Amino acid sequence: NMTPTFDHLLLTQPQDNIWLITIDRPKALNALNSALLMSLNQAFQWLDSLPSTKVIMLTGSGDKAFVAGADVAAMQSMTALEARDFSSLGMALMQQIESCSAPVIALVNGFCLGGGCELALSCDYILASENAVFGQPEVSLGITPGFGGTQRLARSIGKGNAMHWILTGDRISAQNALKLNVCNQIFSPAELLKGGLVQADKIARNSPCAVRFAKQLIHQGLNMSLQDGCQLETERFALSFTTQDQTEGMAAFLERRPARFSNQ
Ligand code: CO8
Repeated sequence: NMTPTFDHLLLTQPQDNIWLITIDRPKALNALNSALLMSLNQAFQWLDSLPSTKVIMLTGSGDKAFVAGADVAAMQSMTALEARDFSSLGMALMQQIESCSAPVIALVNGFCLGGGCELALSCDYILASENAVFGQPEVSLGITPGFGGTQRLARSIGKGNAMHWILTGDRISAQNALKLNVCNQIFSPAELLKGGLVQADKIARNSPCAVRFAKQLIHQGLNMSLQDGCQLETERFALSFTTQDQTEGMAAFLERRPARFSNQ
């Protein structure tokens, strides 16, 4: 087994080309400290460096929490400078996940608060269990969100909803998160992983090149004007016609057979 080990993480392969990262710090409800943020960054980097990685799923160990936030005990005595470094470390992880070429699906299996909610929001999309609890309680601790919550949440659910979540610190049920499209679907806790795998498997059967291009276009487009985003799409669309996946995908369709895409 060539899988390296990462502190506080379990890496498993529930299926060929599909990886599951389980955040495993159950005694602190998987709270994020610096070591865990660095481990996550390294794990995503390593998985993305494998040409065979087609989808990555991210979840929390145990049945109680995805991630209950940044580690409050570790933050308690931080100076402003240390807090800035800690925030930058988290921000780098969120960007690493967004720029990871393989799609990343968050499987939110319980408390998903503060830094945990920000982590889930940086994944490509979120599937939740019925007992998932979302929220940004930072202001109750005398701080603001620090891993991109004010930015990604407002872009995701709009200004008014983001204001409500972040200013009240309310706990938001899976059903309410679904209504706001924060999560795409809800499963029973026992079915969450299976539900994630069904979707990961569908993604993994599609052209890896096209999937990667599409993910990049969506992320890059969110930071651009509509016109620039559409221009980028035209260029990436044209580029996809230089790939073997386009040759194979279209031939397979016209020959009425399943496509056999490369791993790249
Ligand atoms: N940090 C550290 N430890 C935690 C955290 C956390 N965020 N959450 C839970 N734990 C620990 C508890 O201290 C407890 O440890 P112990 O058994 O040693 O006492 C253990 O996990 C179990 O937790 P509880 O006993 O509290 O379990 P309950 O079922 O009673 O409650 C809750 C579960 C509701 C999730 C509760 O634990 C809670 O409110 N946790 C904190 C939630 C929170 O406020 N999260 C936001 C933190 S702030 C943040 O994330 C900022 C992100 C940006 C950082 C920017 C950096 C500058």
